[in-house]
Amino acid sequence: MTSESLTRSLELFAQASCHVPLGDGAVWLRGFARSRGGELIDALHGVAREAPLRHMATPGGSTMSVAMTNCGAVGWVSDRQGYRYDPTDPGSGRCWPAMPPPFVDLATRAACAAGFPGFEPDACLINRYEPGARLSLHQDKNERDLRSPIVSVSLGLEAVFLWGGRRRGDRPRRVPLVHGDVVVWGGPARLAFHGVMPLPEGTHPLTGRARYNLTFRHAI
Ligand code: MD3
Ligand code: FE
Repeated sequence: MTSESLTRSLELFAQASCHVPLGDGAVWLRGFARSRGGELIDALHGVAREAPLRHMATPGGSTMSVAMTNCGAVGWVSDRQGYRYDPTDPGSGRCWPAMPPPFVDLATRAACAAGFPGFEPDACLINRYEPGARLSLHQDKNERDLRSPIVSVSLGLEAVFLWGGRRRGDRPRRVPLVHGDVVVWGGPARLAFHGVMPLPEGTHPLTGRARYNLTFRHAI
């Protein structure tokens, strides 16, 4: 093998992504966003400058360990009153920033690759996990249209994602999500219970001591 073809093979290997079915309606697109990681993180920081990441209150009276913000026509918010999609940022009273073009492009291409052509996200929730932050098992059911999928993009530090069944008591499967992984959840998987284990200590070259997750939704 020539050194040129070896270099090319290594490049292809480094860029490769692969489809892993996680069960009915859920597809893990490993590495799908990796080559766009830097661009997505830059765009994310642009959104967070307009609408800062913050720890929201829960209806139960605690504060979430995950910090959140949003972009798009509506954003997911939580406070003592409950969970909802809101066209304005309660922190500033202004509209959420528009979805950056690289976000829209990635989300629609991932949905297509997973068998959901025509996905038009109108909400993107941005989650930031620092070491120790976690998300307990829950369902996403605040979206009006449960026929649309949710596209999730992981950036920065690795986390263990818990993929449960249709009932809270089902034993969850552990999925290690790394920088650049995308998961698309639709159809029968749409109402599955899921969560994220506490983030271990670490640093990532592009995000430092943090993991970010983008979830694209058709919410209104
Ligand atoms: C399965 N976020 O923001 S994304 C959330 O890594 C959330 O920040 C996690 O769960 C995170 O609500 C996991 C994966 C995900 C998102 C939505 C789903 C999995 C899902 C909806 C239905 C089933
Ligand atoms: Fe969720």
